[in-house]
Amino acid sequence: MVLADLGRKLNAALSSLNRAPVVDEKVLDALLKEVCAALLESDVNVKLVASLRSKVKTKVKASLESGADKGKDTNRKNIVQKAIFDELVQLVDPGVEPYKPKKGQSNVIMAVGLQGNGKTTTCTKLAVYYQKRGFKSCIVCADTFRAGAFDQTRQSATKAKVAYFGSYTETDPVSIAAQGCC
Ligand SMILES: Nc1nc2c(ncn2[C@@H]2O[C@H](COP(=O)(O)OP(=O)(O)O)[C@@H](O)[C@H]2O)c(=O)[nH]1
Ligand SMILES: [Mg+2]
Repeated sequence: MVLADLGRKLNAALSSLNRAPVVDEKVLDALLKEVCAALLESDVNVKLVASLRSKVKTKVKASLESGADKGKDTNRKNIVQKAIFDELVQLVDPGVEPYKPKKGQSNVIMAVGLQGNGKTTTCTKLAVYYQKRGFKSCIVCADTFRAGAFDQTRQSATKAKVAYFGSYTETDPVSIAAQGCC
């Protein structure tokens, strides 16, 4: 829900930019206010949000001053949209090459995060992704805290035709993880 809500709010903010007849500093400030509020409501770190705001402002100002907009509002809108998009991507870019599993050995990826931030969904997507590329994927549900976590893993793994492992009775996540990864 968190991600879907954030996506909806960001889309709403950007479509209000498209509706604006002229793109001036007031419109940019209003847009940034909406985008930043959406990010803050989704628990993005306040310092990162403040930095995104100032970077977008600096980038847009520099582009407009350099005359890249050629005075047209459609160009201005594109500049603003691109600046926001680039900074949002920057926000989730770890800046390092992602982990690359190797064939012929066991590769373990552990997903850690707050409830509802997309671990089960992402793990299923990753499992399908690697299965399609010739890896033997298995999702291990070591979440013994959230009621129904294992059922959700079972359902989503079954739907995606991926192997899964978990327990209804074991209460120690370490034990499940160890059994599931051996
Ligand atoms: N829009 C969107 N929703 C997602 C995404 N990943 C997960 N969700 C939704 O977020 C909710 C929680 O996801 P879940 O995988 O159960 O999170 P978990 O508690 O961390 O395992 C579910 O309703 C998912 O459908 C995503 O990439 N985009
Ligand atoms: Mg889960």
